[in-house]
Amino acid sequence: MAAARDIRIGMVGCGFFAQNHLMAWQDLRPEGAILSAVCDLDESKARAAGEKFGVPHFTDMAQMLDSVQIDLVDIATRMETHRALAAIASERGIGAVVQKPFAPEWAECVAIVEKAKAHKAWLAVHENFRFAISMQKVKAVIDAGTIGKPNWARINFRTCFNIYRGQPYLAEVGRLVILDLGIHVLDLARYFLGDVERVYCETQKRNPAINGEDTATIMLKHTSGAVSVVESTYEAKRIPDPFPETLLEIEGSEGSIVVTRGERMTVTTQGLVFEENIGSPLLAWTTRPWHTLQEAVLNTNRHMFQRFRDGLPADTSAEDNLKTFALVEAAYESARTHGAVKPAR
Ligand code: NAD
Ligand code: 89V
Repeated sequence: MAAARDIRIGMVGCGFFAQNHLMAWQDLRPEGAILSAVCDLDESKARAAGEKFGVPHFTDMAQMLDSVQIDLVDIATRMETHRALAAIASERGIGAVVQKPFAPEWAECVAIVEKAKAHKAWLAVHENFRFAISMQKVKAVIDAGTIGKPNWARINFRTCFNIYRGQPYLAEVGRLVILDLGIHVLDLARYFLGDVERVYCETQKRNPAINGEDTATIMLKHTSGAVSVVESTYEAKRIPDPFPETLLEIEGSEGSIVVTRGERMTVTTQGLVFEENIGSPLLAWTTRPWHTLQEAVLNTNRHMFQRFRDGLPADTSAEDNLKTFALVEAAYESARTHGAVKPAR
């Protein structure tokens, strides 16, 4: 059987979170993902990444793509830049993975998808919470039918970790916790319980020092009939702080799954109880407390380059992520109108 072809990766954005993308691409080199160039507007960041990973560096994405043979570009810049950068890849027929949030608002997300479709370019969103080993194990229990048909869930990411230290811009944005954090938990709700027909949301701004909402409590009615509560906050003052763990309770017709702090999963089925530690292993380059997300990045990068190489859509394809982004917009609309909202997708 012929060896699978190598995929040449171009990294765009060498900032705070992109360091995890870069380390993950380095780990995936033996599997055929070949980091081939890096790019950042900030020449010092581009140079540092190029020197660290032994690849040419650029300050202009178009120049990188016109100078180095790239098959798949990984765009880990902030959301305001995603439409323009994704277009540069799509217009060249080059595949792209775009970090979350896909874009600042719905219409831009749709425009990015339409552009990629027009150029028949492969496009996905790096929505990685579902790729964490812990969430993969929860999904496996559901898919095995162990708890029967899921019909209720509470999925929450409640923290007071100082996320503003690494991402200072989050203190300034007008739409914060749903667009930055709730977007991940809403994607998990879809992943575990399927598509959504109705959204109700209340938001709060409990931290006077920041601009956007810092707490969102969202109720979802899924097309399956299931109901879920999706919670996200940066203002949960509790010790120990579970950051960056997603905790959950999923109930079904035959049992339940509960994930508590320390990523301990308790499964109840047919009157029996099973417990398992489902936490992420520490890798050579991952460090607490970010290790759960860092391992998720490695799993996500592997998924992306393998699906691209095999000519298949990613689980979190741009088209799929529109359904998650539609929940984000529906939640904001519900918080504004104080009524239930039908999502656009
Ligand atoms: P950052 O500001 O630290 O890094 C962004 C980098 O992009 C900067 O170095 C900037 O110079 C560069 N850049 C901007 N425009 C560019 C352009 N046109 N061409 C090349 N480079 C350009 O931001 P960050 O905190 O690393 O966040 C980046 C993205 O990652 C955000 O969308 C954020 O929501 C997301 N993020 C995701 C996770 C996760 O996946 N779990 C975690 C944290 C952040
Ligand atoms: O993972 C993220 O997208 C980050 C976090 C939610 C951890 O703050 O922005």
